[in-house]
Amino acid sequence: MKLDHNTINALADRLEGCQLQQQDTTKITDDHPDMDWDDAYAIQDEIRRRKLARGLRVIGLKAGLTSHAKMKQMGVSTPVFGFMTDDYAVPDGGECKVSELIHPKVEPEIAFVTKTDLRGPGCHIGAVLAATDFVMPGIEVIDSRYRDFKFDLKSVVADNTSAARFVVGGQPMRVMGADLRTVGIVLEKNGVPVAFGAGAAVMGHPAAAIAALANHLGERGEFIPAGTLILSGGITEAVSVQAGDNVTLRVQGMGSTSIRFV
Ligand code: 0L1
Ligand code: MG
Repeated sequence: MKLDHNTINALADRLEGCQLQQQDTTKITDDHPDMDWDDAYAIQDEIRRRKLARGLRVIGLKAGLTSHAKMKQMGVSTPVFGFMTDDYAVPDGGECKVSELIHPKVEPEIAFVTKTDLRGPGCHIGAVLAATDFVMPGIEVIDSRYRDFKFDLKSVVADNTSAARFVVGGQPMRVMGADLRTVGIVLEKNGVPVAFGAGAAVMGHPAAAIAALANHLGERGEFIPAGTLILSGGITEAVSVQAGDNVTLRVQGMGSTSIRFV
């Protein structure tokens, strides 16, 4: 690691402060160009520690930047991983207050719920499918704390991968007998289809994103516990939203989930 404890704390304070006060900031690597991956995840861990200390609970994990479209949109080439706390959850069809966010965007995703622990290294699609209880549609609301969504990978990891809100719903589907690569999705904004895709857009198979998360955690001596909700990453580019927008995600064989921005 290149950053000391005080600097990690100060950067966690800065980024979480931006989230809580709906303010943006410049990317932290501008001030700390030598920071490494361990520093970035240490800042994210410190943000998580602060939320838990305030009584929030971690209720899900996420993989981000897992599709070619997202990687191209953000100019990066590696997936990143983050967490979601209970205050991020929006009920299916429920409201998301734009005033609590900076510049939200939505991403159409396939959410996995596990039934057994998943551990890396060496985790693969087969292990993920064997450990999956069901999958369902999920819309992630991302809200980078960085000005104009301009960041690099280490900065975005420190910022908990832009996590802000999410909704899951629809009809849970078992994965045995399903081909998640060819599952089609349609994202609608105000009744108009705005993005289309198929599961294979996420690392060739959405389960590959879950395996990558398990392998990432394995390197840190951690694992994905049974019963974990995981967002596998945006299938298409993220779509900007504002107050008044209604967003629905339809996933083949899994029904739909929706969220209203107020
Ligand atoms: O969930 C995601 O794919 C987002 C990861 C962070 C990058 C971004 O804010 O677009
Ligand atoms: Mg996402």
